[in-house]
Amino acid sequence: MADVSVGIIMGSQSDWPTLKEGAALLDELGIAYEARIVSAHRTPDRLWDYGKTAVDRGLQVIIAGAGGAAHLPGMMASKTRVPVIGVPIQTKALSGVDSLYSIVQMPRGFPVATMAIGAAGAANAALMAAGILALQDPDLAKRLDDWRAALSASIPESPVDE
Ligand code: RP5
Repeated sequence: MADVSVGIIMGSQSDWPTLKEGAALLDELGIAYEARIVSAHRTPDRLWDYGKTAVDRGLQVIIAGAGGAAHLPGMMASKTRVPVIGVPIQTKALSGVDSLYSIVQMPRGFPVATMAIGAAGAANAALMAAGILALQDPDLAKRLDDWRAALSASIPESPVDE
């Protein structure tokens, strides 16, 4: 198996249906990843270990999804210099605005690149990770350019009555 360059972490099993949208794109682009449940609240020691070993294990980007009081992406950013891309999970009580605010308002010094709430954010996190990795990987750069061109080509010029 290719070296894993992207870590997808999530606060709960219940986040996986959202983050799977990003995982599917990583598959499509031929990027090796791992997916782990790493909760800031429920498994803090696992979070610490994951962050402490991320550089040595060769991870180049971490996609972190969490909902509600979504400390996971920020805590991970505090523990590793590997770039962290945050995905706010849509919640029932507050529609994910709680997750978004928890992730986006990082204090100076520990950035989290925060995506949109929900599935679009998960997909964009994967594309952002691909863009970062493509800087050092010409084959991936070509695959990403092709993917973007295909998306553009799929958009009709004129609307139709539905
Ligand atoms: C957060 O709490 C998780 O990221 C999840 O979005 C939310 C709810 O978790 P469950 O109660 O579904 O396990 O930590």
